[in-house]
Amino acid sequence: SEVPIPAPRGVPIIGNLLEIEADVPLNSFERLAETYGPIFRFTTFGQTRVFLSSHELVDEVCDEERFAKYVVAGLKEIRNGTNDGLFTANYPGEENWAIAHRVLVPAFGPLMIRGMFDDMYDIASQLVMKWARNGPNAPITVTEDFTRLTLDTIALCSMGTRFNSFYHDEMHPFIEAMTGLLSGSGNRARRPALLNSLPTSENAKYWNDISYLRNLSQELIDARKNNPIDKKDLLNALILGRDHQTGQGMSDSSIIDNMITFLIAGHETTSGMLSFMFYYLLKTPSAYQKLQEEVDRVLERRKVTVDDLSKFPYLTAVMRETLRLKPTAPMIGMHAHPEKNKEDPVTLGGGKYVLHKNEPIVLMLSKMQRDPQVYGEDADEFRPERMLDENFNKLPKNAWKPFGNGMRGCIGRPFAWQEVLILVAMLMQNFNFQMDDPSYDLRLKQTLTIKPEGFYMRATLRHNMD
Ligand code: MNH
Repeated sequence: SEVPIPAPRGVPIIGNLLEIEADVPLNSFERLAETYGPIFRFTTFGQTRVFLSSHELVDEVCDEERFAKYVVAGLKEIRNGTNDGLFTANYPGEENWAIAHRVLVPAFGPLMIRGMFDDMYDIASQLVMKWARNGPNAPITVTEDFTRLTLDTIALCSMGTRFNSFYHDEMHPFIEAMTGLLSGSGNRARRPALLNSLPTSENAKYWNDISYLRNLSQELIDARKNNPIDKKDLLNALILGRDHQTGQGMSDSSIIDNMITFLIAGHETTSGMLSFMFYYLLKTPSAYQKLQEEVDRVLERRKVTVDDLSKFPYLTAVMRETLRLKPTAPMIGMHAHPEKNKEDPVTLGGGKYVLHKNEPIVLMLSKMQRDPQVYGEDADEFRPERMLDENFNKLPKNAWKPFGNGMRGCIGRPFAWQEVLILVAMLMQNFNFQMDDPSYDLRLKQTLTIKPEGFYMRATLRHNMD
């Protein structure tokens, strides 16, 4: 029988807006989940949505016969720059999603990812060199350097170009423009649509950033087309890939949409993951030590190779546990499947909770992945052992979802996984790390994703570099 969906009391017009802190909305939504429980409804300006944070409810919505991804809020605004690229496409409905998906799934297959090892290693070495030169006495701005790494890696692999971020203090203009698109999209989502069409300087900059991104992407496509090289990278996959169903390739504009998409989807998520990982390792000396021992056992003093990457079960568990506690894309939008869901009205919890027509559903991954029903009373603790294969493989379905759901889940997962394995193996092999300020406790910075705020480390070389 029907049960009302709990909701914070609102005020006229703005509804529940005042419940949300501007800097880190995630903190507020997590607090609301603690107050109102695993499902609550949230209203602003008359628009409602439902937030879910228990494994049971999230599991129900992961059924792709009933529910689908919903492109809303900031993500919807990013479409101004990426249109129906993979990340921002509405599907069903936008056929370019299906074409790009069929062309690009093989590009992220094991052989292709292996083929990107050398490029990933190249950029990782640049970070190692920078930290070696930096020396043990100066603090490292962890998140910024990891962002340089992930940007340079994805740019080299998907656009065939070098941003050389480690050689400059200011960011490459492409990165500036992309940051403009991302923050501009976030701002647009938070104000009435009318203001977004006024000829303000802010709006002009937003559209200039988008033209810059698209023009440079086109130049890079042309450069590769004019000077073809035989290389297993994402740029070749975008240009040369054929959809096996239709025999068609992707149009230039669809290639551009997806190039920009890879840059957007592929840098903050991975750099945030790396940053949180070092935070948790430094706060958990026993885990740090086990990881150090594993890396030393596998690599000794030689260079990491692509064949080593399957020999790090503890590192793999550390990566999974980091993304459990801090899924760097912490909230994802869903709704009832526009074609397949025939239930009217749509309900959750076995008929208990009744949704409004086409009401957005937000999966709160960060809370769901700490559900004590699944992870026990120590769910808030960083304990990589629970993520070793023998335990990980026994988790209930949909209890660990940092890469999203089903066919709209992350296509870049193997890319990010290999990139992180290479870098962390190299860092642990070469440095001893310490917190710059041992009393530092995690604070968040939130944009489209989350990362640590104000987190600094020190790195001391373990051996003379040869
Ligand atoms: Mn990624 C979709 C998380 C790395 C490219 N990614 C998603 C989604 C999540 C996600 C969650 C689903 C979003 C949604 O439902 O709206 N991604 C991550 C995390 C990491 C990550 C936690 C790293 C850690 N992603 C990467 C990398 C790339 C990439 C690296 C590119 C090389 N991600 C994508 C693309 C999509 C996506 C493209 C959209 C896929 C689709 O809908 O077809």
